[in-house]
Amino acid sequence: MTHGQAVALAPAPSAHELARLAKAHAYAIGFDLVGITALGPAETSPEFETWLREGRAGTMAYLGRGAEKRRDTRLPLPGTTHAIVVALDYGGREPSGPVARYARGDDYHDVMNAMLRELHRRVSSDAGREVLGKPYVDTGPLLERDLARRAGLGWFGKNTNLIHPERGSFFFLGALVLDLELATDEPFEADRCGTCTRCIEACPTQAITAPRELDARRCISYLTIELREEIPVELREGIGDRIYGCDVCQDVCPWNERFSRELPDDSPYAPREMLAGKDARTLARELLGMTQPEFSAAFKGSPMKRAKLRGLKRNAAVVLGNVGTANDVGLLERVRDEEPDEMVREHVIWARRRLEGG
Ligand code: B12
Ligand code: SF4
Ligand code: SF4
Repeated sequence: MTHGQAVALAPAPSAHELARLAKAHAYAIGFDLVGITALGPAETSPEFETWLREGRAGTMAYLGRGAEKRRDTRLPLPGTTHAIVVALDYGGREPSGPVARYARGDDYHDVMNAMLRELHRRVSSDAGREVLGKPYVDTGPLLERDLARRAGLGWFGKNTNLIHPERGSFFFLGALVLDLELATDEPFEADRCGTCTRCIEACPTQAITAPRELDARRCISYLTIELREEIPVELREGIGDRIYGCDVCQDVCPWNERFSRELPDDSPYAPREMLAGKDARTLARELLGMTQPEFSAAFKGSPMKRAKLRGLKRNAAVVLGNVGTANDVGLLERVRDEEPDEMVREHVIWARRRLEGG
């Protein structure tokens, strides 16, 4: 530069250029789908509020707490105007088993939040300023599927999952809300379920009471993960051999049959050693015999810690009641006599009765 010449500042990147760069960063960081939407009123908040009012959230009281914020996606972090919405595949080709696919490896909240924070840093650097923003994965008062549909990532399946036409639904969702003008994508308007009703028919506990209406109180995912109390007796048989979560309504979906992907071996969601290839009965027996320190060591960094050891023991008892054999009676009697937790004991007694038929 010649002395005395004015410094030519680079023009601020346009909203289109920032969006192009943000998407390139998101894919480079490892996300599988990326879309951008403007924040504003959440289109499906009336459905959400009806669902809450009708008690279909069961004991998930935390969903009601941020209810007013869920009406408008600008409210969780005032000042923000746009969201980069991402999806991360957790694989749908591994055989189904006692633990839902999403929960077999590392906790997705940790993995995705770290990736979204990195995206935030890169977007701020492109914008040439500290951009106000916050990552959301699951836990904030945001209707993530609503936001994802608006960002063009897919449609609401009749099983309520968001489905992408080239990936199916075995992916997590996350969002980075930002105070930054970005070019937006078209919302996904089509409903590609058509006349199919496979998920509704396949649900073992009839939790999908109408297309896109889930009664969480009947859903195995809720019963085995979120519920802290006794599992209603009439729903225990339907749980079958599922110890944590449920993939049935996604397994039967033609979009997953066709488009779900293999997970690479080094994926954080590949099954941890404790779970790899284990059948329901073996895992249930191991869980029932586990001490708290053994549990903490085996499930460090796993989403399964959410159910706590007592929840997993309760689920394991239900599973043994459903798929156990006379060989399991001894173990169940030992746990019945030694287990201090009343709730776990009640399920163990139920299971033993079922195995002995009395
Ligand atoms: C609470 C919750 C649950 C509850 C309730 C599930 C539910 N369907 O509501 C329970 C514990 C049962 C659950 C289970 C599972 N969950 Co969950 N869950 C959530 C959470 C925290 C909130 C969802 C919510 O607001 N539910 C309230 C109801 C009313 O909303 P909804 O079912 O999503 O319905 C929306 C639309 O379908 C639409 N809608 C409703 N009715 C109608 C009617 C019509 C006509 C139309 C057009 C639209 C429409 O409006 C709703 C609000 O946007 C989200 C994360 C988040 N913050 O969003 C994850 C989330 C939805 N869960 C997820 C996953 C992976 C699961 C499981 C697959 C885990 C498993 N394998 O066990 C199962 C799937 C069960 C199922 N069939 O939905 C993913 C879904 C990813 C995807 N591809 O869609 C999310 C987004 C978490 C994440 N960050 O990745 N979950
Ligand atoms: S996750 Fe399982 S129990 Fe829940 S709606 Fe789907 S099939 Fe039914
Ligand atoms: S199984 Fe059929 S109805 Fe259910 S979500 Fe998939 S395409 Fe839609």
